[in-house]
Amino acid sequence: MRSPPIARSHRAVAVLVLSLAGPVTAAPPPAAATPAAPAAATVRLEHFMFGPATITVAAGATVEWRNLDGEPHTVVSLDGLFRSGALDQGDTYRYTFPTPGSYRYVCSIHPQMVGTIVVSAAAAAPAAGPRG
Ligand SMILES: [Cu+2]
Repeated sequence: MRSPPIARSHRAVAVLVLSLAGPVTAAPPPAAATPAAPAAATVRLEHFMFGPATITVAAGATVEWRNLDGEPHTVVSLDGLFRSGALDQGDTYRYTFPTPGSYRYVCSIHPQMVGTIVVSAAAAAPAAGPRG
């Protein structure tokens, strides 16, 4: 005589699933890759100027540039630290500044457009006001 193998294997599977379910749900999932951090500050490219021309952010902050002009602009670090492509109207470019310092940049298409990002030591610059 042979015992019914199917019933036995179903039961084994059920036990296996239950034993797996507990630990899996209990363990905290690893932190997912964080989505792009919100920009700490935004610089507008408007009327062939960077506005504000100089801003100060805390180390580690991300700055976003947004071109509002109908003409393309770029954001090019004089130190070679960062370099955007041509930004058409509405385009944005972001760079994160990990290290305190003063970073000058220009629009490579319109070199009279100059700006400076001052990066202060990380200890919490106050957040910018309400956004939006
Ligand atoms: Cu420009």
